[in-house]
Amino acid sequence: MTLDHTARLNDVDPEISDLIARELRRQQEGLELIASENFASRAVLEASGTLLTNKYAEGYPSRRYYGGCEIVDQIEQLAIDRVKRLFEAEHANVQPHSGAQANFAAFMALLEPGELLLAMSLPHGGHLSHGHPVNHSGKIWRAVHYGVNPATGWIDYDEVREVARRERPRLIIAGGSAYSRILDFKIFREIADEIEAVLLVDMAHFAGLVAGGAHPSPVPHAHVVTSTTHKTLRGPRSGIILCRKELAKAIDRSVFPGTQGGPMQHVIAAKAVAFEEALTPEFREYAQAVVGNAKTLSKELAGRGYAIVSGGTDTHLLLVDLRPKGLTGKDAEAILGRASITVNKNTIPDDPQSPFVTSGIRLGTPALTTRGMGPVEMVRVAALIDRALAEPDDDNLANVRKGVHELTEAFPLYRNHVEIVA
Ligand code: DSN
Repeated sequence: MTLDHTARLNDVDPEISDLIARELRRQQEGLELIASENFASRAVLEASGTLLTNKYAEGYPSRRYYGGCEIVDQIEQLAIDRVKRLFEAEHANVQPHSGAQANFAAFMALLEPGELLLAMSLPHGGHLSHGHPVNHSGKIWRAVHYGVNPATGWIDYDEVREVARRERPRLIIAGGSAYSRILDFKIFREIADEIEAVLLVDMAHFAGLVAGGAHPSPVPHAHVVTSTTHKTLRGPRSGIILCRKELAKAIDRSVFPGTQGGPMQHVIAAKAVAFEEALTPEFREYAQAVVGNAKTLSKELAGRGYAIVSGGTDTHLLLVDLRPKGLTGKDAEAILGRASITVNKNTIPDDPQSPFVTSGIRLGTPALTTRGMGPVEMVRVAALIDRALAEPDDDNLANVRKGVHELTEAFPLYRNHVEIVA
């Protein structure tokens, strides 16, 4: 029997097709406040859903191990050129499949096994892939961590300097997943230079803000910058590495053949589309709006008695300490989920609860801003969150859900979605 290659997904596999359609409805009808999520454009989705998935292209443009790469060479070169222009970087590798793989490849290029790295601790807002013991990065390399001052929620650069002087790591990492303040890349670089360490900035969370001029760029300060492409940058789910010219060879070799096999050319094409989108004036407006929305949301929640870690935000995210409300992060995540508001529980600095329970939730505005929501809607979102958490009974949550649906209907997502899902 031959397979009909022209049949549509909903004819070939109605079960998967139906689940994708249900996920589309979930995304359309809910309030997406997970700080690391966003809605890629239809153009990005189209590029990532193409027949480029069929092509093997191990190697780099013009230096491949397979024939037939003349088209994908052009696609990958466009992605490289665009991301270099976007971030004013000397060298770019667009092949990492994800942020964690970008980090792993970069660490392998910069460190010998057993060497020491210094990064922000996970419970204070760092990232698993920065030397946490359950991650391979914490097994291959030794890791020490800095945190935030629990009283202020801000990074204490004197502490970072002190730990760096004492421990003398080979690599210092700035960046994480739940720190809402602008990082001082200049100080990080001064500390790194003082002990002759390499500085890597993981800008996965705020890359889109850098691209849109709403956040300082780490590129002039860091030796290496890693990132995902799907958070504030609003591209496909993937990663990138930017670096100085001197490190280009080592980074490229570490991604391929060191860490990965064939690059995903369909995703690289989608990254190229996203980089071009991020180069537009509209994206600059978007990035400013993301930060403005986060500030409004933070202020509104503070006005309703929520404690905001560090007292606010400079970025796309805020960390809410729920202890004044007598709630855990786990309970709040579940309550808000029942009202179609998606958030994630998150540890707060020196959290008395376990990482499975937590005392906080992390909120982010990239996805709602993509839908076109602004400060007026952020006031409504804060009120809906507060109403749900104040009275988590079924009737009240049904009412909140109604308010959520009114809001999301007014800001539609993927209007012509039928072609996207089926
Ligand atoms: N999972 C991402 C986040 O939510 O921040 C980080 O990898």
